Amino acid sequence: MTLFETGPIELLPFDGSAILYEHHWDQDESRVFEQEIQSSTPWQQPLLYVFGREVEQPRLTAWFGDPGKAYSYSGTHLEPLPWTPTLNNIRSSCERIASHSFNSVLVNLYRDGQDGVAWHADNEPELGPSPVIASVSFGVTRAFHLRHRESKETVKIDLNSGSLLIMSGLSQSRWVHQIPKTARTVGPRINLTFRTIYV
Ligand SMILES: O=C(O)CCC(=O)C(=O)O
Ligand SMILES: [Mn+2]
Repeated sequence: MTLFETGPIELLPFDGSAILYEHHWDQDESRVFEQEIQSSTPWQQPLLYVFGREVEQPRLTAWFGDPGKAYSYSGTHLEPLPWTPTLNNIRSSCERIASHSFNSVLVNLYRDGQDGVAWHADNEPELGPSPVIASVSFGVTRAFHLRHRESKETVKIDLNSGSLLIMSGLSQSRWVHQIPKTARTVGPRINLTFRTIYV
């Protein structure tokens, strides 16, 4: 038995599902994926329009997917890059666990503690009414928060390297989520959110 023998954990008490598989990939595999994705991805830092102001997105991003599956958010429009063998490998694993097929992935690089993602939901119209999102983490552990839109109930967990989080059902319509910035000195983290675009 290892210290890490925990099964999947349901994080949401009601209104949707967010199931965390804490050690889906082991530490060696995770390190290889982290380095491969960090060095081979053509990173971009889009400008976002937040409350009418232009700001640099506090993380680097790339969008991969099937041809034609473009993605728009906060005034940014991303045309998909072609799938790489590594991303396809990780996608297959996510599809098996989620029993769902994904046609695109948003890849994020949080360079340090000053990078993060503000409260939002993955609720763009092209994702349909109840999106299934598979969210994969490699690199340093960062906090992840989910907050219910009405009750304000908040769930706070850590996403460690090699973890897989499957969000589904009402998780995007009733809850918002964030990766808070941290004053701690932390190294880079890669996140992949696999999505299905229905247009
Ligand atoms: O980095 C994460 O774990 C979350 C990223 C996220 O919420 C997103 O890209 O929509
Ligand atoms: Mn999100």
